Amino acid sequence: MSDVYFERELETMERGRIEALQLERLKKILAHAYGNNPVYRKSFDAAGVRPADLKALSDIARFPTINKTVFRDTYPMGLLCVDRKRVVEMHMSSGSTGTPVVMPYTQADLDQWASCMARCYAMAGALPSDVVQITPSFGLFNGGFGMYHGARRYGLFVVPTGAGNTARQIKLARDFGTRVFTGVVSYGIRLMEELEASGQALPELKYGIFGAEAFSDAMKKRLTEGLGIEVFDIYGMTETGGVGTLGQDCRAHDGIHVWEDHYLVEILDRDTHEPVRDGEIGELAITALTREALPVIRFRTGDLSKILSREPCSCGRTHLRLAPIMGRVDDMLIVKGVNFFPSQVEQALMSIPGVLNNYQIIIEEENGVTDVRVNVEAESGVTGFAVEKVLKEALGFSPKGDVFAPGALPRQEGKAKRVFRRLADGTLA
Ligand code: DLL
Repeated sequence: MSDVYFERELETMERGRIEALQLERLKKILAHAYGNNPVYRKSFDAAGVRPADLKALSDIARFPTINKTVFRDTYPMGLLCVDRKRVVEMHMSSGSTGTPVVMPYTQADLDQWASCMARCYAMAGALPSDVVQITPSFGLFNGGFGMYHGARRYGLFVVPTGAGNTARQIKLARDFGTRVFTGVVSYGIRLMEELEASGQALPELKYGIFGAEAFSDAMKKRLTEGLGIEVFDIYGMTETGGVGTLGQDCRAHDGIHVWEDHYLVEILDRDTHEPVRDGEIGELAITALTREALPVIRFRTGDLSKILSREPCSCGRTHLRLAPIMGRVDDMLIVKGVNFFPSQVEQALMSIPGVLNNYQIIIEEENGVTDVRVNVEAESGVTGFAVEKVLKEALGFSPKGDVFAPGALPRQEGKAKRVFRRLADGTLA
């Protein structure tokens, strides 16, 4: 397959070279964190390890892991590893728990982010001077600015719409000939629904780059067919430096290529936090190899995935491929003794003809027994009974299924909230 690259040599270097580069960079970044930040120094000391103890990549397992808690405890910038005067930008996420996570950037960090993101645009097939419409919000959320920095680096023509006002988004996409549309997954769905409802088409549009939310295969298929474009799954998070830092799938659509010259990937057992073998599902932990202001070291992301392959891909890239993110460790629901993820509910719902794209999973408790109710929008003719039957087959127990008219369920701007708890007074939280 002939492919478009932003940094061809780095994206296609053979595995031995990737690992040699990772080892060299890992030694440096451990020394940087240990030497320049007291929080890292204390935690390495408490674990009885020094940067100099790392001789091979696998020695990383001797170093302590961190998670979002350390960001909360050190808010606003207690993990900073450079002089404050070198910080030129910050982004922040508050997550579902409200914990503020701040990521400061030096100019070199912004350049690194832009390069990672530029690789993602190229990997989707975009060419310099193509028009990209950036719909994640511009602000503390990293989505809008990350896509912007990368687009400028790659030489795209940016239409920086930010979030919302879908009718205007469609008008601008037509007027400017948008070829690449970017957004959070639920905004891709919104675009598709509005185009369908208004009978409009965007003939110039070729590529959709979506992420920030769990993205079932069934939903990818709907977006691909509904928008008539090629759809990509882009990955990244505040703590690793934002959207695109961790990569995206290529045109072979066979897993997310993680930019391994910039990030070291581990999959850890959810409970013991010990590394698991390739192919086993676990919590993704990331070490940032090239970031200055705040390099995460063994950051437990809370995201579940597995390593699909470290073999070269048909696109020519050699960077390992991860399975699409299955969900977050703390998203797992346990009802009637059955464990499942919201993404499994989505996958099952989307397989039902006539079922639309907006749904809610409601956890309710009655007389001390936990139950699940799934509300979903559907065309007339789809019954709650049919929904319940499919969910039962997919999940192994029977949630209640309620069908709503198109547009009847609430929608949020930004990331969609899919899972709710019913409070004692009947309201949803
Ligand atoms: O959501 C970065 C981003 C913006 C990615 C726009 C893609 C597009 P945060 O707000 O810090 O950053 O949230 C990061 O979102 O740990 C995952 O749980 C989830 N997430 C991000 N991308 C994907 C994806 C942005 N492609 C958190 N598939 C991560 C599934 C994703 N989950």
